[in-house]
Amino acid sequence: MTSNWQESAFETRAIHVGQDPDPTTGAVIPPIYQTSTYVQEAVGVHKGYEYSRTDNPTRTALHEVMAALEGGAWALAYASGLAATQNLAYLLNPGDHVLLSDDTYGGTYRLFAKVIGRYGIDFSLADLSDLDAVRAALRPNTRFVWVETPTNPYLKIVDIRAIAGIIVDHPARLVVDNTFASPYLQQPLSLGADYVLHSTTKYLGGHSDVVGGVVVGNDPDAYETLKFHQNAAGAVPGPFDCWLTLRGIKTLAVRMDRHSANARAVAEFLHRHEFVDRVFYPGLPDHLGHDIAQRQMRDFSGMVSFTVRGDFEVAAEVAKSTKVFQLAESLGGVESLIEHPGQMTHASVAGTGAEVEDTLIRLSVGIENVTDLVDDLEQALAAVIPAAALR
Ligand code: P1T
Repeated sequence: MTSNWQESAFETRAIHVGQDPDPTTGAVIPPIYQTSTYVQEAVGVHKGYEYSRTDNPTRTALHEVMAALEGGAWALAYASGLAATQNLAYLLNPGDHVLLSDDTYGGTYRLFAKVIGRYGIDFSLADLSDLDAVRAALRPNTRFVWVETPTNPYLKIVDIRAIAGIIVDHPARLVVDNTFASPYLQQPLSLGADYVLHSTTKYLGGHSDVVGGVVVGNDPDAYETLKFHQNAAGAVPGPFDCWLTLRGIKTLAVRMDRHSANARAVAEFLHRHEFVDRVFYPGLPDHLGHDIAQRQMRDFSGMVSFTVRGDFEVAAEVAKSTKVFQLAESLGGVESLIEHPGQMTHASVAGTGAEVEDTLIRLSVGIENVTDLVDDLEQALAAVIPAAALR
């Protein structure tokens, strides 16, 4: 049986869109089409597939479900989140300007600064959670306002609808990197964004076993350009990676509910803790962006950052002293991770003025038992900080 899944609820779309049972065998789960090429009945006569850089049925399924979950007309998948970023930049021309958040994944900053910037595309940084700063930073040649919300790693909240309103009569397009929220918690296109981008490596894949990216939008001309470049530049994900991402997406809704509940409990614990200086979590009522987050997100997701009382050595020591939280880059998997952004995910912003504090620790709160997570942080803080005070 196939249905018009587009009209069903988010959780149902996540499981079914683009993934009807295989018509040949009845297999409930669509196959991994592990093929590079497709037979043609005669020259140019085929079933819609010629070569897997151009199109692959497992990738088509991922395109369809991602478009349905973000409420877009189309989606295109790439070999990584940064490949998705690079491909979106193919919509720009030399002389264009990009306004980027001053709190952004270090690799995104590095891509604009060291790669895209070499091709005559300028960029500048501003605090996009400050609407006056956005107005002041816009230039006549700004073509993208590039938003992360929540931001990485300070979890700032950017008002998507307000920024869409500011640029409504400006040629700039609004790009939202929705990696930290996932489409279950936030749907930027419905708030006025033009393009949504994801590192599918994170919550969408959900199990830390695949690297990928996706861009979603509505504009048919942009689709034609991006689809051309996806094939011409070739940074496509393989069929198995698409299949792993599809499998992750099926459980996105239940995972995000648990990530959010666990993160809230962890943030509240840290907020009360004597060795913790500041906690950054949009679900806390004293977070600057709490009210906007409550309006534009269904829940507050699983990322929590905090500064410890002490110095760099103390923060680094805490990050290596947890036992359930694994010391690793990345986020959004079922397992909890801890990292030191200054030395790890954001090392490439060193010396730019956008660097992070060296007492900052970032947590990706997983879906383990929440008491185990809180106890783990308690023992790490208790083991390190009193000892450091005696040094
Ligand atoms: O790693 P990749 O799939 O290429 O995605 C890049 C990327 C894009 N956008 C955001 C908001 C991201 O957080 C990332 C990757 N981030 C990490 C690896 C990290 O630990 O923050």
